[in-house]
Amino acid sequence: MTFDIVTIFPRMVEAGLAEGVIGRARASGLLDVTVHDLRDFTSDRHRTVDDVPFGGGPGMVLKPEPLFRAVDAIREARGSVGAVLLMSPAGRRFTQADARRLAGVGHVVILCGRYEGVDERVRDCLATEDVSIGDYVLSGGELPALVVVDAIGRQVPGVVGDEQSVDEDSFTRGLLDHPHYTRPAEFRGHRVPETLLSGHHGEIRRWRRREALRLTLERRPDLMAELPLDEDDQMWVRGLERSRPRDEKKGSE
Ligand code: 9D3
Repeated sequence: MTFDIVTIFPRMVEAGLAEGVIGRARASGLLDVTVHDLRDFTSDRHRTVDDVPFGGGPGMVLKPEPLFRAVDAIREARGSVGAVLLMSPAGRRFTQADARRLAGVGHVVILCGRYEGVDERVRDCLATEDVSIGDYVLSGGELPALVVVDAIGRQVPGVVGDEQSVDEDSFTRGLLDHPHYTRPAEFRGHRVPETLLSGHHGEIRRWRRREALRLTLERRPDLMAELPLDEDDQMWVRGLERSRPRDEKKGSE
């Protein structure tokens, strides 16, 4: 899996890719991530990447030329380009489904915006999609680019040990994770649920499933609609819904 990331803050992006799961996958050659300094694709003495907006107004806009030249150079070096993502607060929300899909593409180019925006011709003629990571205002596309590389990179076989990948099996997909505990069995008067200490693996499995359902219903009821529930699940969920204190305040849920 190959990534090319174009940014005016290459050290910031490199720092985020050096550690952990992604850092290890790069070292082992499973992920090939190259960070490009946008200023290397300028042609003026001052290495100018931005300019004032046509029509006036505050702030600066990233010029199209350096971004187009950067993607040209990447195409030259790689032979082709796969997906070209423009990181933008106005983009479509990035999801786990996008992470899976883009892992299958094999080569992803990520363009990081800064300033008030990016010349619209980059979105229209260079990017294949524009991507936001959520509804909050950041200072640029660099942190979102790291989020996207992490999420896609984890989907590449071998990047995450199978021990950790079991958390995405068909049984748990779409649910929030169940609570976890480790030793001691009692900490400052708070005991670990007895079922987890019982050694009854069937019971433990059922407890985890039910607690995951409880948590999902409580915090992310929007996820419940998509969920395949068996007979047992449905019984449990109906019970939870009956005993749930109904919030009658206007506008909630
Ligand atoms: C005052 C102008 N802003 C309106 C909210 C526009 C704006 C432009 C550029 C706001 C933020 C940014 C910088 N952010 C990104 O480039 C960005 C981003 C984000 O801010 N949130 C979530 N995902 C992303 S992806 C890129």
